[in-house]
Amino acid sequence: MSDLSNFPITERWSPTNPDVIQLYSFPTPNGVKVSIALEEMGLDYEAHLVTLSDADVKSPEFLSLNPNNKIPAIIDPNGPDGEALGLWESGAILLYLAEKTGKLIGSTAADKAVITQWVMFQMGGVGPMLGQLGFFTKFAGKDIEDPRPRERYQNEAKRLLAVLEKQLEGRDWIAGDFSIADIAIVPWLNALAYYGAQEAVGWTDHPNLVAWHKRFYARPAVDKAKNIPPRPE
Ligand SMILES: N[C@@H](CCC(=O)N[C@@H](CS)C(=O)NCC(=O)O)C(=O)O
Repeated sequence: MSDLSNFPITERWSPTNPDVIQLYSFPTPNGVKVSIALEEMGLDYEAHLVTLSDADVKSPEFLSLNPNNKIPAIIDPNGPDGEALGLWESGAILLYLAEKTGKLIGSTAADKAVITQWVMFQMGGVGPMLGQLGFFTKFAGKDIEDPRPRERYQNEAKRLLAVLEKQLEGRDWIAGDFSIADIAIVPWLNALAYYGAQEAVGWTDHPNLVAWHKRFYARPAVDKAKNIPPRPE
């Protein structure tokens, strides 16, 4: 049996089965990327609910694994060279799991490079811009009178959606076969409805995105993982 006692996070979120990947997460777009990847890759894992409250993400136990106080994070008890590995940043986790299993990363060096490109596009563009759009549309920023921040993120979101819409012309998935690039991006598009921002970005004017979103959420593994770990009632 694996010994994870040198990871202080396990003192608060203790593993039931320390031999499987430990996932520390909340079902946000960044969080479900990892549960979806684990389900799609058929990896065994145990999910621990870490809420976004300071009491959880800023606790000493969580910070011992991710000093950046954000979900998702994992511990793989069977990491490279048989050593346990702790990892955070959802894009890095997706790439790690894809490398580990040889799944959802294409079959050639070129496939891998292009899939990585779209993962980076999400991590550096889609996630941060749509996240800010959410802040200025649904959360505290919505009461700010100056319209420029909201307009700025709406315009950036529209620009990014146009890039994706064009790339999906004649394709079912963003980078060839279904891959971690789809897993990285589509949960963020799903958040637009939650933010009440679909109309502002002209969601229904993007038929390829609408079809992609539907295709993605029709996958059994995605349907299972989209609320793992379950959001508290
Ligand atoms: N770049 C990070 C972003 C992660 C992130 O923003 N996580 C949010 C939830 S989606 C969070 O944990 N927020 C808690 C906080 O900032 O205190 C990743 O992709 O893993």
